[in-house]
Amino acid sequence: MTLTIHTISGAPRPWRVLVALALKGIPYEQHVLKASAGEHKSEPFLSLNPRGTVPVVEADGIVIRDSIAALAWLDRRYPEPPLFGATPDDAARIWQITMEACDYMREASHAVLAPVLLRHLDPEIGSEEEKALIESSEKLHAECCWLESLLTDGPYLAGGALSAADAVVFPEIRLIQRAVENHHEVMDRLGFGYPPDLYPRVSDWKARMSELPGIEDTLPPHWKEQETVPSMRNYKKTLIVDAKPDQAFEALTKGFEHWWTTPDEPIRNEGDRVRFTFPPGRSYWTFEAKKLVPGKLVELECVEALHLHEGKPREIETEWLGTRTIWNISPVVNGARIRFEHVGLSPSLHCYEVCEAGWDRFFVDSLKAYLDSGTGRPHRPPV
Ligand SMILES: N[C@@H](CCC(=O)N[C@@H](CS)C(=O)NCC(=O)O)C(=O)O
Repeated sequence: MTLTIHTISGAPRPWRVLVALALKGIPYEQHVLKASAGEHKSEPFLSLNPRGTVPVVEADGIVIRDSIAALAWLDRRYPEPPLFGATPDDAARIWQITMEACDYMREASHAVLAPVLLRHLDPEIGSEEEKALIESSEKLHAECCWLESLLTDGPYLAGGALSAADAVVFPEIRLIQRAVENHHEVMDRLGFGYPPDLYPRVSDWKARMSELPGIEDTLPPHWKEQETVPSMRNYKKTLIVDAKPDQAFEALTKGFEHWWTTPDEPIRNEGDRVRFTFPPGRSYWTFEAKKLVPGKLVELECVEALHLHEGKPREIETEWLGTRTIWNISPVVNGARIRFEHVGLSPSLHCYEVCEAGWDRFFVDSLKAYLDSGTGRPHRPPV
């Protein structure tokens, strides 16, 4: 028998069925529809499912158009290991968690993940959009607390054994992790932290699930493609420093000479353009301050560039143009965490190796030293 599952990459409901197939060790073929091209809303898919939704499972001559119906069918067709329990009491517990996850957890995840992951929403601080997102995220936190409480009873959501509940919840938690990794500024503001260590039992459960055979293969195909596209990998590093968030903000606006190089002016306001010249005074980058939120965020965009480096091709001179340096600052006990991403500085640039080493030296070593001890190791003009 060939089992075909029609999916959309990253859609949580088909993903539930993929997890169930993995848990039962059933081979399958995946037909990934392009949602951006409306393939799920046009023929031939609509003949298969007039509602235009995924998953659709085709097997043994039948067509199943609903994720939970697919789980139920799989469990009857391939009873081992059972997904809906062996006893009436197990079944009741598993169905209850599964349906709570389908209703409440899914709704809460959707309200946060659709804007963050699909629309890349990064609302203005204090805006109505931000307030709505914070409200939604509180509901998602409540659902994560619910999962955390379920996991006090055993390694899996319904107790000692894997069940449909694990298959339904796994995609939600992986999508939250994805949002934290790829949109950490927003998710951090929503209290989801980085790394996602807020809910330790959920985190352990996710790790346990991820290690099960076949689960890795259920991850959305477009995630895997992006991982292999070097241009998607920006330079990114996180530091924990002893200084307070306000001091970190100061170092990243008015204190560059203490850890990087001396600019022609300090950064005071959004819109300021500041030139950073590097010894011996020929290479420079001019940055414009795009977003400044005291104690929280510094975002600059490179608007002029002349990067000269012996032995490197001429292309490197202007490679930083249009790239953005984003420093997110958040408080931690006795200090601050600074998450740095240089958006656009990726391994596909000729200057990447030089610049990676440069940021490791100036951001990771020198800024940290400055914010821990008051003494950094900035560029110095040759004496
Ligand atoms: N009750 C159905 C709902 C299926 C559903 O809404 N799937 C979403 C993807 S997670 C979908 O196809 N959305 C596209 C749309 O509704 O246009 C199930 O659980 O299978």
